[in-house]
Amino acid sequence: MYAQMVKSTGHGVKSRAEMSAEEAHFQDRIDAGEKIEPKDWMPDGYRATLIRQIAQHAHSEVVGQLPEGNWVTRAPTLERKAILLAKVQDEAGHGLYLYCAAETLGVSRDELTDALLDGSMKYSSIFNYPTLTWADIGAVGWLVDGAAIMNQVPLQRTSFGPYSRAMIRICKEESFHQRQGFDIMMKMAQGTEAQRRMAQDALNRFWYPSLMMFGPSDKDSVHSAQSVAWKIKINTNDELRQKFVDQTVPQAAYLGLSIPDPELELNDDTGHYDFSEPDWSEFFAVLKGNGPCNTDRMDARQKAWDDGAWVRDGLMAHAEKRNARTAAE
Ligand code: FAQ
Repeated sequence: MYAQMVKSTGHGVKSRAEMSAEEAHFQDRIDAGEKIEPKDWMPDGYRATLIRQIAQHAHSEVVGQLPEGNWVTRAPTLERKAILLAKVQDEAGHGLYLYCAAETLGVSRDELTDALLDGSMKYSSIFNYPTLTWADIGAVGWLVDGAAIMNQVPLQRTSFGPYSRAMIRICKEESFHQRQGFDIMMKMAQGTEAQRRMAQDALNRFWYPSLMMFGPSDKDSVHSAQSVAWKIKINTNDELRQKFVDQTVPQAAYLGLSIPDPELELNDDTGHYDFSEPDWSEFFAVLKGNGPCNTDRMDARQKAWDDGAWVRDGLMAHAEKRNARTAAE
């Protein structure tokens, strides 16, 4: 069912003249800033695009626990461990709100999990990179959560009600995550020479993968035009990437770290930083499953699904027993 639904995405944006009466009325509601709720009429493509985006986002939150979970047992102090544990648990919660939002569109969580495990659905490219040192945990909080917030704050105004409401709560928690990452980077950057080098190395490795989180450049983005017209996305990929660079460069300067881009320069005419594009061939290779950790991440998700089978079976057995008892009464 999922594969069938997503086939209808990625078309060009229909002009008013091409729209049916229902589609035109729907677009009027979007243009007027109304929220669309699950039982409202919506075009198939709107439903499919939302399922794809929300579920990919949910999968990203869940898979995103893995690189940080890797450091829970090795956090340098009890306090850092407690903070990291709380953050990783928050990511699980974000995944759950988002799966629930996707389910309001008529797809089940099991179908979405199947689609992740059979490779027909994606999760964010960033989580296919390893976290090699403690400074990487700082970089993930600072840059990865920073990029996630840049993308998600506008999504609080997305046109689909359940997605927009999930985003409001998620953004509050992501802000705390970003601050804790920056705090780790501050300690490392102001620490010993070895710690400062570790912080710089983490920035060097996470900079371009963080820029890739916003998706391909606008000219290569398949879904942006229609998603922006439907206010599923509020900004294009390049707009958000530029905002992220503009926000992050002064933060790096405050930390005394250098962004690994010789072309980076404030453009006095535009007021924005000019920067080098990420290596898009690397991005598309990661999407195809050829990043450094794709296999590990999918193996971990498959194992979690298999290990959880007894819980699902137990719940089903309990529900069937209860239903049989209710029917007999
Ligand atoms: N990774 O046409 P577009 C987080 C795919 S949450 C993988 O531009 P769209 C929290 C895209 O799906 C991070 N695939 O697509 C956290 C499409 O392929 P498809 C997740 C990507 O949807 C922090 C194709 O490329 N956030 O990090 C990526 O209009 C720390 C063409 O692209 C969200 O999901 C990518 N980076 O724009 C957790 C936010 N980029 O599906 C733990 C919501 C693109 O046709 C620790 N999502 N693709 O096969 C969005 O805003 C959008 O979906 C974009 C992509 C902007 C990601």
